[in-house]
Amino acid sequence: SVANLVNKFRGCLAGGLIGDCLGSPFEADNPISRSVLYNFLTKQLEESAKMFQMFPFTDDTAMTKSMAQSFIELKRFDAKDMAKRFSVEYFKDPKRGYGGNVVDVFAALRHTHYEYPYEPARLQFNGSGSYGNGGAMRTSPVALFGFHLSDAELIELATNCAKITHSNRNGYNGAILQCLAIREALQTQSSPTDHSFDVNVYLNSLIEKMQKVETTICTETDNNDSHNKSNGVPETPFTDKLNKIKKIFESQTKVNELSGEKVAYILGNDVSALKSVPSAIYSVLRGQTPIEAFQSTNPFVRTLYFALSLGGDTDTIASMACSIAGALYGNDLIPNPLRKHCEDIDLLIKYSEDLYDLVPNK
Ligand code: F2R
Ligand code: MG
Ligand code: MG
Ligand code: MG
Repeated sequence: SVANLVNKFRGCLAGGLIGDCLGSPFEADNPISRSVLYNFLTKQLEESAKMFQMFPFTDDTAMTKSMAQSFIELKRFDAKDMAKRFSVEYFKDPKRGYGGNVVDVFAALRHTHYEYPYEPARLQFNGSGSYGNGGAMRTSPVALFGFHLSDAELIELATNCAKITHSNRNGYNGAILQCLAIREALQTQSSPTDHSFDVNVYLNSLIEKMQKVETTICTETDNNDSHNKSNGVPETPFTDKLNKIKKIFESQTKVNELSGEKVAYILGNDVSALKSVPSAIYSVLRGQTPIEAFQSTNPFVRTLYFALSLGGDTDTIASMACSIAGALYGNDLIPNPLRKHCEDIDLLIKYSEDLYDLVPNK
C-alpha cells in the first residue's frame, strides 16, 4: 500500500492543471526569455499577492476533465462516452487552443453520432494517424482510475483512451509512457525529509516497460507499419530517449551543465508526443537537485521551472511534468499561491478525490 495515496492523487491533477495554466502564456516561445520566466514564476509564487491573476486552462485540461468525468460517472471505460465528451466539450468551448487537426476528429465524431469512436482518428493524416501529444497530455485520469491494474491492463486502457484521437504508434505510445510515468510516481515513496527518490530505479522501471511496449509486434489494426520497423527490427524511439536520459543522469556534472535550451535540443519541445513526453519526464528528474537560475528548495517548483525553461510546447510539457511531480510529492508540497492562479482548481481536486474513491481494496 502507498502512504497518503489520496494526497498523491490530488497532487497529480492539481499539478497537471498548474503546468497547463502557467505554461500556456509561453506556448510557442522558442527559446523562452530567462528573465521573463524568472520574473513570472517569482510573481506567481508570492504569498502575499493582493490579487491572484487567474490563468485559464487550455485543451490539455479540457480533455483531462472529460476523461475524469467519463470514468467517474460510468465507473468503467466506454470509448463512445469518452469520444462524445471530448467532442461536446470542444463545440461548447472551442477557444481553448486545441491542436490544428484534432478538431476534425471532433467534427467527424459528432457527425457519426459517436457510433465508431476510433474511425475518425484512424483516418487522420491520410491514414497514418496523429502523432501529436494530445493523447499523452490528458492521460492522468487513466493512471488514477487504473491505479490498481496490472501493467498490461493499464497499457491497454491507456492505448484505447489515446486512440480515440491519436492512432499513430508514436501518438498512443507517448500516452502509454506518460501514464506509466504517473503510475510509477504514485507508487514511489519520496523521502519525507528531503523529498528525494532513486532516479535510477524510477528510470529503469520505465525503460523496462517501454521496451516491452515498443517491441511487441503490432496488430493489423495499427495503421502505420511503415513507422514501426526498419529491416524487421521494431523501432523503439521512446525507449531510446529514456536511455539517453539515463545516460545524462549518470553524471551530476552533466545534469548541471544542461540548460533547458540544451535539453530541448536533445530531447525536443514540440507538439509531437515523442518530442515532449520524454522532456517532461526529464524535467521531473531534474527537479531533484538545485537549479542555479531559479533557487528553490521545492522539487515541484523546480520541475515546473525547468519544464517551462524548455520553451516550445510549454503548457503541455509543464502539465505532463507537473502531473508526474504532483503524483510523486503529493498535493501538500505544491505551494498554495500556484494553485490560486488556476481556473477550476477546486474541480480538479474534486475529480482526483472521486477517482481515489473508485480505487478498490485500498
Ligand atoms: N495547438 C496547440 N498550440 C498551438 C496553438 C495554440 C496557441 N495558444 C495559439 O493560438 O497561439 N496546443 C495544443 O495542441 C497540442 C496537442 O495537439 P493534438 O491534440 O495532438 O492535436 P493534433 O492536431 O492531432 O496534432 C498536433 C499537430 O501535430 C502535427 N501532426 C500530428 N500528427 C501528424 C502526422 N501524422 N503527420 C504530420 N503532422 C502531424 C500537425 O501539425 C498537427 O496539427 C498541445 O500542445 C496542446 O496544448
Ligand atoms: Mg494546450
Ligand atoms: Mg488522429
Ligand atoms: Mg501545448
